Amino acid sequence: MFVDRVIVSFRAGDGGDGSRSFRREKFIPRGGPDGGDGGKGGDIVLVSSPICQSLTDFKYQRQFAAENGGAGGRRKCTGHNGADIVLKVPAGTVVKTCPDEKLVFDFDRLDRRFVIARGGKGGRGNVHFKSSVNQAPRHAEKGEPGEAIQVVLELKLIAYAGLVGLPNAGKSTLISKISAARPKIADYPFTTLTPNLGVVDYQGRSLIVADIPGILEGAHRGEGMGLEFLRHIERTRVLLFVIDVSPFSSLPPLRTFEVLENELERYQPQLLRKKRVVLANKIDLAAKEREGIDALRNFCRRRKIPFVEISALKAIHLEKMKKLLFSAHDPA
Ligand SMILES: Nc1nc2c(ncn2[C@@H]2O[C@H](COP(=O)(O)OP(=O)(O)OP(=O)(O)O)[C@@H](O)[C@H]2O)c(=O)[nH]1
Ligand SMILES: [Mg+2]
Repeated sequence: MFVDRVIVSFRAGDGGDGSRSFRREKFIPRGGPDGGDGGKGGDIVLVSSPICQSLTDFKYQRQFAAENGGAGGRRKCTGHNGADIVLKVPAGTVVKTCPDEKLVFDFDRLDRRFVIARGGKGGRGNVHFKSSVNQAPRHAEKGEPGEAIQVVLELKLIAYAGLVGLPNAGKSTLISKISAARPKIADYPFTTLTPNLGVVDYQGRSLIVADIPGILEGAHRGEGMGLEFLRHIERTRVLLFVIDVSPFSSLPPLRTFEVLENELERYQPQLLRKKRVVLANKIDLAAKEREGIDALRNFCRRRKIPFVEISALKAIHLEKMKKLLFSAHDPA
């Protein structure tokens, strides 16, 4: 199961209370205060780790509480610190407040560390409150409460390239041919409901490509699956437009391109600043009548968008396509 969004509650440990105690040794009358400090409550820390690939673990446990600090004791004994909890999240996880979804932290790469809930400080014991006017303070501090927060954890896949196309364009077929990913493929729209990632190898290098659900004209108004899943390609460097150029397509190729561009722009205009490659798919079905394909090709030439005719199903020109994809890849 692909989990890309979970709501989780974190509660750090409370600080331990300071102690209120007085020395009671046999030959030392009025020995004065000796109450120790409370220990610190445990923190809850999130770390982006290569060992963690998804948010699935948070689906089974949605509440975490760190240990409280121990109370201070007699003879200036300090209470023990509560143990921290360190939780792994995948790189690409974004933490937002719940329910207003303000950004709290962005695990944009591996090995980032963030204290999501800080443990409370321990209270000071009465040994600290002795003064010239008060030799026997009865006051000790309470420990501070630990922070409690409820957040949304959202995983944005960090793929190098994203496949964008109308439903049924052949996106999943393509990823299944160029990578080891085996998504569901079928001759009806919206076969893909959650994103699939595939690792594509070419001449000793590899890249991640994301296959996402199809986009319909009007998706920005909520048609089809809407556009929410586009967040999975927000961080990709390249968009691969997969366009069905067979006579069975619901729209002519150039019109398809315009629809896709328009929907992306309505979701987030910056998406159009990404490098693009146009893949004219299902070329094996394209009849002699190539007007539509040529129109798209010429348009791409004018706009300087790399264009390649492929058949995902029959594996035609896939090497050429990979070459284009990898040449667009400058490992900055
Ligand atoms: N003839 C031919 N059929 C293809 C080609 N690529 C994909 N198909 C067929 O087109 C249909 C849809 O393919 P999918 O890969 O599921 O399409 P998709 O873009 O992932 O569709 P959604 O997930 O619904 O958005 C399937 O029946 C595929 O076999 C191709 O190059 N040639
Ligand atoms: Mg699909």
